[in-house]
Formats: sequence, structure tokens, C-alpha cells
Amino acid sequence: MPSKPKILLIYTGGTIGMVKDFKTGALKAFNFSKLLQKIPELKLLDCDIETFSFDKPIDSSNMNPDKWIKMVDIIESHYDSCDGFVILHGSDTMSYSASAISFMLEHLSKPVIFTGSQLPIGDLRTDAKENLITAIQIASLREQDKPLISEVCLYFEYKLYRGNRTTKINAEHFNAFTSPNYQPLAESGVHLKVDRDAAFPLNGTKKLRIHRHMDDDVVVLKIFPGINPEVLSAILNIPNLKGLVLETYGSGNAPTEKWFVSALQKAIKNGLHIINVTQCAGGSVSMGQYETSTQLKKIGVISGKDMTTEAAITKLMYLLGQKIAPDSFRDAFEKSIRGEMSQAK
Ligand code: ASN
Repeated sequence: MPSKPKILLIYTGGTIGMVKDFKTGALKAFNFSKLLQKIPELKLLDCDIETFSFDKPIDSSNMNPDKWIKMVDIIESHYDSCDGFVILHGSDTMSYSASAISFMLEHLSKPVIFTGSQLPIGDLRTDAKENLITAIQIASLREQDKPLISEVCLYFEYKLYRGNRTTKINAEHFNAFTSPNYQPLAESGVHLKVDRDAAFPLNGTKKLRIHRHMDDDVVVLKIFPGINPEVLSAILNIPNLKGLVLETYGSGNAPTEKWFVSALQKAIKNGLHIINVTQCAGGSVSMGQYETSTQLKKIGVISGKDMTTEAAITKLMYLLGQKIAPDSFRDAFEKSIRGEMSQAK
């Protein structure tokens, strides 16, 4: 009989483990062992659970690349002894972390499931228990002794998504995330249904490769009617800036005024990588569809296609960290590397 799967539960912080500071009334992170005591149901799960906690759990607003490295280090040191990983993380930046970790872990062949909650686990109406218990069950799913899910995912409110396709859309509803341009990998109802066509097939042979260098000389600029030359120039002249994610209108459109296009053109000539993603809640950039994006294409702006801003900025950090030659950068960026963008049919 195959042994029970072993799951490593990594606690980084977030509302799930918070309590109210009784002086200020503000929510703050608290002790992991106390958190586990609040979920006796964990003992009923058909897997063995090992735990690891950040020394100082954080509100995910304090997430940064050093902490992503910490997460991949923990995964690496338990990779051979564990069958799956569940990362408890604040919801505010969970999509950034899930995207970043997906790029940092190449040839992953085990599930890494991010989850958290909108209400603390000690709250009577909490959404934490369902999210946590089902995330662990998903990380434990096996078929012929092989994992059913072998990629970085995000589980929240009955849906499992590819992590680098997600974005946080609501600060109030339990249904806080969506995956605007890719279908869920699994849904939890009376049955736990996995969409095998949506999930990646298992990579059986290649060894896990960890990438730790995430270059943070990057910025996101959301354009708006009224953006002026001073604002754009201040951004483009940030010392050492190597990459810019430009959030444009609709299918990748931006002002056609000369000052705007010339400033971007000059920056690109000087080596800046500019990625075009849409401000819209769904859909794709398609440069050249309108006159207002034709210029961007001509001057060498890179298409982020249907990527989320979270995936685009972390992919930029990852690819800059790979020290790719400038003339290959566009091809590298416009190709899907972890399922983060749809491929042209
Ligand atoms: N501020 C919290 C965090 O991201 C929000 C949450 O987890 N729901 O850590």
C-alpha cells in the first residue's frame, strides 16, 4: 500500500494567522503553533503534515524578493522528503508571490499551493479552514503514486488557479481572486474536480532547478489621461532602471503624442526593456490592432500579451536576473515559460 503523502505547510503570515491587537484594534500576524491548535481538523486529513514557519510572520504588504528566496530555499531543502507544499500567505500580494515562485522554480514536479484567507482562522465566520484544508487535499492528490498537480497554484474560495494567472480583485468578498485569462485548474464542490487539460502534465524526468536572482531595477507605470512629460521623464530617468511594465489602455493602446512616443523610444534605445500589458481586467495586448499601439510596436515595446501585471513584473525581474542578451530579451519575454501567457494558436 502506498504511504500517505507528506505535505510541508509553510507559514509566511497573512490574515489567516492574525489576531487583533487589543490596544489598537489593528490585525497583526501571530504565532504559528497557536494557529495550528485552532484547526484540529488537520489531524483528520489523509496525509502527514510537516510545518515550517517564518521566524517573523508578515502581513504580505511587506513581501519582497528576499522573502521569495526564503520560500524557495525552504522548498528546496524539503523537496526530496515531501510530496507537496502549501504556502500560507497574505492575500494582498499572493498573486505576485505565486507568479515569482513559479518563475524561480524550473522543472517543478510537485504541487506548490498558495492559500490564505480574508478573515483570521480564529474568527467564527472564517474562510480560512476551507481554504487551508482543501489546499492541503489538493497538494495530496495522487494517481498511480504520482501527483495530479505539479505546478505553482493559488487556491481560494473553491477554486484552484494557475498562480501566475491570478490577480486579487476584492478586499471584501471571500471570492478575492480571479484568473482573467485562464480557466481554473480545479473546482471544489461536492467533488474535487481537476481539469486535466488545463493543468500541466507531470514533468517526470527533469530535475528541479532553482533561480534565486530576481532583479528589482524595475517599475510599473499605469498611464492615465493627463499623464505629463515630467511624470514620464521622472520614471524613465530612475537610476539603473532596466525594465518597465507599462499598463496601457484596452488592447495595448497609449497616447500617440510625439513627446510620449519619443521618450519611450529614447529609453528603449538606451537599453530599457518596456513591456506592454493592459489595464483591463481581462483580454490581451495586441499591438498594431489600433493606430494608438502601432507606434509602440515600431519603437520596440515588448508585448505582455494576456499576462497579468503581477506576472509581467515578476517575469521581468526573473529574466533580468538571467542576464539574457539584449537582442534575445524580447523573444524570451514574449514566450510562455511557466504557462503565464497564452500562446498564439
Ligand atoms: N493584509 C493581509 C495580507 O495580505 C490581507 C489578507 O491576508 N487577507 O497579509
